[in-house]
Amino acid sequence: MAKKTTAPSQRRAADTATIHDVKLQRGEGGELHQTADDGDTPILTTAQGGPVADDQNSLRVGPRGPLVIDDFHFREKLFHFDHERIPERVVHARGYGAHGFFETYASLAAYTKADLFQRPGERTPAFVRFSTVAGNKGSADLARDVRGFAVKLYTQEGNWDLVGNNIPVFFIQDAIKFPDLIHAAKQEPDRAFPQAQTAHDTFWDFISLTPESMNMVMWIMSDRTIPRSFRFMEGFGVHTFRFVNAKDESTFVKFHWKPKLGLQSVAWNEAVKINGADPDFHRRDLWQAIQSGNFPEWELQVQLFDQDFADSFDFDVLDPTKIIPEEILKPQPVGRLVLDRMPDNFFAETEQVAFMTQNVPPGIDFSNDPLLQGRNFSYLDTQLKRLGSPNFTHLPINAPKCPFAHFQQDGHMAMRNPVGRANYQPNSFNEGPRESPMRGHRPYPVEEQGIKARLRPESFADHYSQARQFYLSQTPPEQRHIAAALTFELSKVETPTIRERMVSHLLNIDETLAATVAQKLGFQSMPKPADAAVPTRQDLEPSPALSIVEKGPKRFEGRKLGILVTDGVDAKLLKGMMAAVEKEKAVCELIAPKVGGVTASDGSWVEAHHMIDGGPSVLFDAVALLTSAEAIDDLVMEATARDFVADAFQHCKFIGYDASAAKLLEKAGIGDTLDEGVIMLPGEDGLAGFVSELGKLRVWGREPSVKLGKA
Ligand code: HDE
Repeated sequence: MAKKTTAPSQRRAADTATIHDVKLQRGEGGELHQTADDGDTPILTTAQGGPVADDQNSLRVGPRGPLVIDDFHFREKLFHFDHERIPERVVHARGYGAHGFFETYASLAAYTKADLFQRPGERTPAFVRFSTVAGNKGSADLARDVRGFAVKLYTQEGNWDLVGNNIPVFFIQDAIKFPDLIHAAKQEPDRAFPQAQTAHDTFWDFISLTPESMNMVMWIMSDRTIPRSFRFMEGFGVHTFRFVNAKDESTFVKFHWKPKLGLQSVAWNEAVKINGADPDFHRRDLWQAIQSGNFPEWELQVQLFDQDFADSFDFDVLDPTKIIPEEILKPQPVGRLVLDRMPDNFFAETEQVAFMTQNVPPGIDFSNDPLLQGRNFSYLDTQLKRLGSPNFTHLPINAPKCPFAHFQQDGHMAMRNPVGRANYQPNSFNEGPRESPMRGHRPYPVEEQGIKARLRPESFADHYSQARQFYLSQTPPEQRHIAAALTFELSKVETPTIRERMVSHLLNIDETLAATVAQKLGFQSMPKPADAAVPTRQDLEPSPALSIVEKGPKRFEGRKLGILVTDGVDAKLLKGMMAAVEKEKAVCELIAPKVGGVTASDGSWVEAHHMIDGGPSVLFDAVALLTSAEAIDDLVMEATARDFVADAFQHCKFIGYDASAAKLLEKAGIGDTLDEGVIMLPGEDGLAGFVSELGKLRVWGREPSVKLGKA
């Protein structure tokens, strides 16, 4: 517990930068300058390197006269500013990235010659960008949306981009439908809203006319699309790829990233409120974790299989709307990804990073998944459009970190140019690089034949079985969330036939789900089930691995406890609580009625991170109320304090409270409905037990009573 020395705002700024007192001096003409006369500070120059005398005042004629055109410094400064923006990504515009490394556990030489998988313990530099799909660059982090999980691995044999999502299936089976899907999902062209959400007519119109999207619909209506943190999400390569070994033998492979801290999502009502309280919630979370040395980590696991397995599997392994359940084919751990450094500059790195599915090193190859093959075509185009020059590979974030040599030259912003006379090969000047048949990327020599036509295979035709399997594999609270999400989204659809068409698909997935949604949407009668290309197969075995709750971490590590404190807070109890949370490798933030902090029972000053207005309980995984008899009467008068508690309760969070805080529970309207998740805090000795209870993360059993208004 620190004594008050600096205001909190100064303290936080000082975490990252040194703050100097600024002295402005008056020049001869009375103008102000912040001059660099201490010998250490670099002199401000133009982009041409010319020293700048005055950066505060533009060149003019007389004190009140017009500006003059020969102010080249002013012209250059404004010109550059006017060109600062580049086109945002057409999808995945909002994103946040970090650097790190991938470490291989054991040699995978039996399956792949990919250099990064040969030597146990070898570390490959990595850059990862997480994103939402539909919203624009400035949209809020907690939109209900798929999250991108794009990994660039700078291997010794070239960059490998594994451009995945946090969901292992996709909406469509053929890349030719991608522009339609995205046009339907993004804001409607005439009105330019809604932004960053799919709850509107055009999205559900397209979806309800595209039965192949039904498995994905179950995933996006689940809590997977409102993750608590990038750190608590899985990532998937989605498509089937190939490993190819030194003997040119191929093994099919699907890639999975598993977060070491387990999976966790927020409640929908919470997501809505987080977007208001902190639109940068996911960015801030990653920034804080990495800056404080709590480096997030994922394990790379692979599902490996051969052609015989593929032929025996109920679904086509080339169909990106299907998974291979983990219970049927267990993923094998092969390495770990650690993110340990934030970019120095967001634009240079996170914005300019160019991921391309076609970036694969020798030893990794593509399958015939038509979505993957379409992507391989698209990503290069998009980088040229966004980054403006074919030389985007010269940018440090995109350049390989292994030796490289080629004959590409010129073009806008060429930064590295061939030297010498012969910039072609073959040449007899013995200049420049040569190809290497042995080391270079060779496609797996698969034999292909068939008629040339626009086709969709029969093996891609079952659109409902895995959607049903996903739904039935969820725990009851997760099933309730899917029904509620569908109801919410369809409630925003203005055209009744679109809603009906969607419910007709749900009938092919699960009748109870369809009936619940139809009832909540006020249907007078049920529509007929949608026509299916092939009947839904018999029920597939549920896959518990598909549930977030089943896979929950059961520990509080990496999470955040919000402690609401008042003047007179029991200093020992607070200290004990903070120590117990730290021991669990979790974080505490303090929330006080006033900016600054509170005076504890022993007279010490306790700094708070937030005042209640700025630190609502939606920002925390669990909350504790540490108050005092003298302060509680004022606290219960604060609407924000009552909301703090009521929201935490509504969002099924654990709430710890001391004796005086019981009054706040009462005033927040939950005094009569306390359950096992609302815990009277034991003395200091019992705090470790309280913190380990928090590892259950949510009291989902509370949810039905909250929804029915019994609370
Ligand atoms: Fe992408 N996608 N995508 N996508 N995608 C882009 O490339 C595209 C698909 C994914 O953080 C674009 O640089 C097509 C599936 C991520 O920079 C673009 C198709 C999956 C990112 C593009 C798909 C993804 C993108 C836009 C259908 C999961 C963000 C900007 C065949 C496996 C990467 C850009 C980053 C970005 C095209 C489908 C993941 C236009 C044509 C399936 C994570 O090239």
